[in-house]
Amino acid sequence: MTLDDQAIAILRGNDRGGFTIPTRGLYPYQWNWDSAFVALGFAAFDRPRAWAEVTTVLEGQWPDGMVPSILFRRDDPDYFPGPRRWGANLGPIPSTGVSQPPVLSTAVRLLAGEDDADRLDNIFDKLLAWHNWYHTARTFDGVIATVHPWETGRDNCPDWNIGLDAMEVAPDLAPYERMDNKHVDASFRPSQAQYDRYLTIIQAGQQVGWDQARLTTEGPFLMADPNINFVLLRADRDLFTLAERLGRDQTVRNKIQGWIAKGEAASDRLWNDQLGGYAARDLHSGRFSDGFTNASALCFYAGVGAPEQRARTLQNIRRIGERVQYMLPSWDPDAQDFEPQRYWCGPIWPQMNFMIAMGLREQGEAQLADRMQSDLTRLIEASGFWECFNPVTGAGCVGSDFSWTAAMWLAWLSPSWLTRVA
Ligand code: 9WN
Repeated sequence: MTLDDQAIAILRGNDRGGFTIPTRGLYPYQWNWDSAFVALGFAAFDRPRAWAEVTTVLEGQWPDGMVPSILFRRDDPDYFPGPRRWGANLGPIPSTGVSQPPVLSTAVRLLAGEDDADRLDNIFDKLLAWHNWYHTARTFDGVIATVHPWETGRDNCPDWNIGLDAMEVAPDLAPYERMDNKHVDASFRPSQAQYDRYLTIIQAGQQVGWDQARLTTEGPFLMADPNINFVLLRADRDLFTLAERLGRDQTVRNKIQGWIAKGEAASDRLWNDQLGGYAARDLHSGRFSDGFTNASALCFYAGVGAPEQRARTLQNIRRIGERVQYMLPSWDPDAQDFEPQRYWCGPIWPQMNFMIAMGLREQGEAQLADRMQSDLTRLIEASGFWECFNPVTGAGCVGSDFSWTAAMWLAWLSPSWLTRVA
């Protein structure tokens, strides 16, 4: 079977009827940003199915505009924490009570062709409401905040240690049994101490009745993530393009332009001058994380950075490129806590490489963009469609037959695919 055929078979195999699971066993539900990337993969060979993925993820939108990170369409005892532990039933479908990086509007802009006006029209207001939610309920002091590491999509990145170390584990935390380590080796996954804190935040969400503005201001964890801030800023720009394409009125356009200006201004708050890069920051203490991550490199994708900030960011990317075989690790190999096979403490993530390369290419850094692309191509050719990869050895990590990896192959990497979107 060719890699194209394998990638299609993975997406078809993980299709649960209009929505796709990331991988069998470990992740048995629909995840938010996974679906955005998956839609781009389906678009290479089945456009109606691509649009179905976009529609189904938005079906879970809460009345306040939030689009949750996971939709629990049916309870599956194989995953923890599931719908009962979250107890977040404010939306039409049982879900988590946090969101994920809003890549969807960007994916929709990449997807939408001349004859998709009706499809666009059907979802535009939902996308607008979701962005609005980030700009209101999740805004703290002008920056997009995050209340849970799972919201960032970069679960156990050492970036979050500042916020997690500062919080107490709830003394009355109900006992629980992890399921993730039954599916994959524990050495790939977050630690027990981290899980205790992840669950403590869920308990705090329940205590405020999942009132999202209260969770932001009163919750035990409050950091700002370059991934969410940059993905949202990019998504705001793409949403603006969609608003123009649909001829939406001036009020809507002004609103989105206001968000873009706010996002541009906020980016400087995430600039860690000592590191020479954008970094996560604790919003209570103001303390910066001190490692360069693959999210730091998204400033190009977001279209931010003065010439000096961009130059120093590129220096960091090049420094890391000399330290590892494959670009770009999720945590800095020169920083403490680098673990090349533990999830977001080092491995390369296919969907991150895609966004980083898109930004670098748009901003005139074609050579580095080529490296992001060819490194991931080599990894998939050598190891297969894994969730993420060890940047030192190239070995596949965590889940196999992974949907977003298959999607990135079809949408971006495959040399034979003529209809790919990016
Ligand atoms: C929690 C599904 C998701 C990704 C995240 C990744 C991982 C979940 C987990 O899997 O997170 O949301 O249980 O570890 O970190 O980015 O969306 O692929």
